[in-house]
Amino acid sequence: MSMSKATLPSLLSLPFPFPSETSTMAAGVLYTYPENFRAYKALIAAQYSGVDLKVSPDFVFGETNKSEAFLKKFPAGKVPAYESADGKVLLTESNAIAYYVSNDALRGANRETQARVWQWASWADSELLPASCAWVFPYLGIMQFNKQNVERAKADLLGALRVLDAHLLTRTFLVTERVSLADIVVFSTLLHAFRHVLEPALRSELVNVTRWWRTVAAQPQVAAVVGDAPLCAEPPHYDPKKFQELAHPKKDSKKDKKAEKKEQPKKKEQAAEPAHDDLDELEEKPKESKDPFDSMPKGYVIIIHTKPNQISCFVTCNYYY
Ligand SMILES: N[C@@H](CCC(=O)N[C@@H](CS)C(=O)NCC(=O)O)C(=O)O
Repeated sequence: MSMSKATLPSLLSLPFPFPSETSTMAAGVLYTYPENFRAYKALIAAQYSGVDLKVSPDFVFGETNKSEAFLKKFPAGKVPAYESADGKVLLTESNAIAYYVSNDALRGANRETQARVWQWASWADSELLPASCAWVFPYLGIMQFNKQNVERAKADLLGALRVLDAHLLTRTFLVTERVSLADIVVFSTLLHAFRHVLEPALRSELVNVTRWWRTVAAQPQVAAVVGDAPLCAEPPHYDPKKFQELAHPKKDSKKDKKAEKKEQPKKKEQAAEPAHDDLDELEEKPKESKDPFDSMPKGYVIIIHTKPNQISCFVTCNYYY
């Protein structure tokens, strides 16, 4: 009896899922702050592939990722960042980490499927993410409100979602008959938009995208990471106080007061900050400039301020050539 014939029945009796090479090889630690939608990609993928991926319990955003030890491993100082259990594999970029901890079913069984997965992941980063952030972040108070930018971002995101909606008219998932890494990446990228700005009237025009998003959210592997994924219940409301509080947190320590005193002469030279009563007042006014690119449509530059260290957490741009 040949070896292969003898081992086939015993192989078939193995419990499903088979412990794959990926699940043992890719075990490791993920450095991230809580509820980071980028980190969700890898954490959800790990749920599907059975990879033991643990979030570092001691991670403090703005401290850990700026420490010498962290920068030695991850020079950009950004998260999410991944370290394999044996310390040999160090990765940054959320999509790459998610790919690494994925199994073949998530990555795609053949080159064509793999390319489609990659296509949607790239599309999410370039077509969804900048527009979603520029639309959502002002409402969360982590970015200055600029009416023109918000409206353009909204139009851009809705335009991209209409493309997705047409694609999903005849499909349950993006690439295959099951959840793939494409669904995980696009779903995670859209988390903020579905939670904060895609209110019922807008969702009613995106029925296929909404159905798909809810289907993905309801998968046990996804819910285990994201928890409840509530949908935006009403049109978003901008609260200028939120941004002011995040951009200028109240200083209370003696040290801060001393520093403030020192800074005062400089402050007097600056124009007093206007009191913003309505949204139009919050718009950035166009400045006279000789820059030839000023006549072209503007890209987004997004900067998040986080408490308490005022770290610029996120910058993303969308350039129009
Ligand atoms: N393209 C990267 C972006 C990573 C990124 O920008 N992470 C932010 C958190 S939202 C960060 O760590 N920022 C720290 C910093 O800029 O100092 C990815 O997808 O992982």
